Amino acid sequence: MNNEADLKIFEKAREARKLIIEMVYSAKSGHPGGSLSIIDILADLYFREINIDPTNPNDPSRDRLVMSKGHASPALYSILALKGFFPKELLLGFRRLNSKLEGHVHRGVPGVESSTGSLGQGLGIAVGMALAGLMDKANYTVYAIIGDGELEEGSIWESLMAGNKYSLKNLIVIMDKNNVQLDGFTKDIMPMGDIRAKVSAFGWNVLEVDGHSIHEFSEAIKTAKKSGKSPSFIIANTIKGKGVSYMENNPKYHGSPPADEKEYELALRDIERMVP
Ligand SMILES: Cc1ncc(C[n+]2csc(CCOP(=O)(O)OP(=O)(O)O)c2C)c(N)n1
Repeated sequence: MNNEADLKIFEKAREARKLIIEMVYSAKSGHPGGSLSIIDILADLYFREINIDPTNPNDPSRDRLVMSKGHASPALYSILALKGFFPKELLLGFRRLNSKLEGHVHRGVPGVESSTGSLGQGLGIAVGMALAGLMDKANYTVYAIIGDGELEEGSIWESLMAGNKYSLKNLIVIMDKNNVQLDGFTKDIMPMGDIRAKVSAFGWNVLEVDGHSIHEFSEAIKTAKKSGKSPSFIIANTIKGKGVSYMENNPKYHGSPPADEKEYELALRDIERMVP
């Protein structure tokens, strides 16, 4: 990585990765794997692409992001805290009684646009937001993040049909293709075949990137914004658990925190050693 702006975002993602580990370790529960796979993308979105101001979070002209894979709350919450929506100290209340930071993304948290967690539903909400934007002749962009396991939900395909029907050029879907879902590999549980061909056949502008290359992802966003009349769908190839050696590609860490102090410290060390 030789670009100063990309490097700054990489460092934000590193910081967020450490917060993800601290949150799930302190709560003794949560979803680190799919949070670590999407964090480079979220860092790029919140620190470069998205027009949003934490001091004016309800500005009607703001861009919107719906985290449809709502179990990846540690990723979204840590980025929102780094962006200044709420103090970082609140992150340690994650999944505790009386904290707003529930295990699945919740609208009571500053900066969160929609509660999610029931897979397949967030994309429908994003479609509605994008349609409202076109009807209002507003300029905002709606981003939705879905998982590749989540792609198996029938409601995702209904939303894809609607996105095409209404020519939602202001909607960009990012699919975190980390190839793992809850308790195994996507190819074994429900092979999705040629996703690019399928989503293209639904009338979408499909792009594919390395989801850990901040530069490549940012270029894809530029292309998506010039997609003409079609909504865009970015297939982001990622690694579940990215940055923590023992979590990478390991379905166990879909929904388990570091098991003990040793694993916790190793996770933080691995993240510290990541090179851009
Ligand atoms: C409707 C619904 N069914 C089941 C679940 C339980 N669940 C939570 S995460 C998950 C796997 C999701 O896999 P994927 O979308 O690939 O997420 P990622 O690997 O990016 O974390 C499942 C089955 C759920 N949250 N909602």
